[in-house]
Amino acid sequence: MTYKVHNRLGSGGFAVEATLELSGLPYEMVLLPSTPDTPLPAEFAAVNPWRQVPVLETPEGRIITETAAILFYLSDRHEECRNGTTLRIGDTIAFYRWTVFMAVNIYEGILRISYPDRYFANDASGSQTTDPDDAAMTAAVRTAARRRVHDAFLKIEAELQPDAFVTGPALSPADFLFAMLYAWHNKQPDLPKCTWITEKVASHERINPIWHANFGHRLDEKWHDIRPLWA
Ligand SMILES: N[C@@H](CCC(=O)N[C@@H](CS)C(=O)NCC(=O)O)C(=O)O
Repeated sequence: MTYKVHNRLGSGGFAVEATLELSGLPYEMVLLPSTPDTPLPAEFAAVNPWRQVPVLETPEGRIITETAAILFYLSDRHEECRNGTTLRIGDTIAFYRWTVFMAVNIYEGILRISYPDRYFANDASGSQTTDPDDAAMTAAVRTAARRRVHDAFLKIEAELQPDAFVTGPALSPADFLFAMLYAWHNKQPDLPKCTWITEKVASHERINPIWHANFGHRLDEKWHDIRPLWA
């Protein structure tokens, strides 16, 4: 009864790994030889034809892709992920609503920043463009995506309670997706509730080593004096 999480360090598997870690369910990590912001190895298409991580392999050998689907599956299947001693989903509507909102608006926006040419070039493979005329398109896609991602965080910020997590007073799987995406967006002065959640996740004693292995610099260095790039 062991789950397998396919990931690469610094990528989206953090949310799945943190959920499994705090739920106490047995799991192992399959780390790919790849670095963030680069396409995954071609062979990985055999696991996920869309060539993205995270991928969860169930103990029965089923493959689940899409972070939101993985978190929904785990919380449906295991009480430890929704009503355990360390993970508790408070408001179920907030859990489903914000997890999907983050997946379609924020995660996808961050992909536009990492792989901008996918959103204007005709090359469906996602390979990086070398045409200098594309520099302006790259900059435009990135600026629009950063604005859109920031706006999405502002909408969540407006609905969060002070000193509370995404679904209520306790940590839930949604907070791991949230903290990871917010770390990629970088700490912003007008998002104090988002910062509060992310700092709680990053400094949690059992999550902190996983956080540091994946995004250590996001708390220690890059997070100081970050100014919005579009300001
Ligand atoms: N919609 C997917 C997005 C996953 C995703 O973008 N993963 C990134 C790493 S954080 C990735 O695999 N990038 C490689 C690529 O897109 O080529 C999800 O929610 O899980």
